[in-house]
Amino acid sequence: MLTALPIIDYATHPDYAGLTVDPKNAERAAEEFFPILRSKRESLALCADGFDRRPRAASESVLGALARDGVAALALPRPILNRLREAAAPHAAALKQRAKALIAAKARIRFDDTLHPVLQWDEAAPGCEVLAAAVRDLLREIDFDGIAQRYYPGFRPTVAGAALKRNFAGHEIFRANGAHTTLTGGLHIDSNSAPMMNGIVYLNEVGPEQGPFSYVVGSHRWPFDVEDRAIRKAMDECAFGSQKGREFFAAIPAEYQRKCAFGWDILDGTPECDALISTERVFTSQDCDLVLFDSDGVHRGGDVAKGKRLSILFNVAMRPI
Ligand SMILES: O=C(O)CCC(=O)C(=O)O
Ligand SMILES: [Fe+2]
Repeated sequence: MLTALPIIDYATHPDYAGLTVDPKNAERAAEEFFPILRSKRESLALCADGFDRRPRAASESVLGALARDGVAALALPRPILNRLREAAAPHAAALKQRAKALIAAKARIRFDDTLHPVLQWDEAAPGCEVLAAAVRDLLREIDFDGIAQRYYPGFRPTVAGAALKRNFAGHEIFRANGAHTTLTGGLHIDSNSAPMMNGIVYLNEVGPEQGPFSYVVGSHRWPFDVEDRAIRKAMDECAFGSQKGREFFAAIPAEYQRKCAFGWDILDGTPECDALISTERVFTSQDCDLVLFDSDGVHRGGDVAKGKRLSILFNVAMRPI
């Protein structure tokens, strides 16, 4: 069983051990990384007690699941789901066209190519007013603010953004040159600097092959060590945690070589791999239409093997009252 975010020895890791560090990269990496690290330390220290005050148990069903597992699965009333589907349809069609063009051109499929903004910091994205209103009504219907405030006492929720997301097979972040990555590939915590609650609504039928969301249950309770979290979040924010950032990651002193998105680097068959996989709960349309989750626990989703996953993703940042 794992009780904390894994710390990986990159000096012996097959993807990193052979890399030689260019001194120019070391300088650039340090210049970029350390200022972000300082700012992450400051912002996380300011709300560290907020993370500590999260309830460990609650009698209400949604809050209880969040407190216990870090994630809650909700069924939505049909009219709400239908309204979201209808409001999303024109934007989904545009995303589909974009996907078709990328596939035809055999172009890289980047994360942003799968997203369409719906809400940005409380404002409806241009042209998305109908969909944004449907998202706001959904949040009201499930009493999102109430749940989030009881989960993070002393904080008030602000929608940081919402996006319509169309995941389909072949996304570059899930495959290394067409091959599968590690069994735990994609598992991560988010790089947010304040407490955050996220939600994902499935707009189509999502089974095991349509990239369902999953959560390592209980991982939201793993120690919230400000320094460890600040290092990981800073690393991912400057993109050194990604495949392409490897040269820079390798150039950072070993004590700072930690990532939010560590799942790609856990080797198959190791005790860490087994521990993560055995406590990972997968949420398909059989289980729910909406998942709410604490994004400082370990999660992943969107790795589609067949067909597509159309979803609305929202991120809600918590600000001290
Ligand atoms: O698309 C997914 O299922 C995962 C999204 C995610 O990682 C997040 O919202 O923080
Ligand atoms: Fe995430």
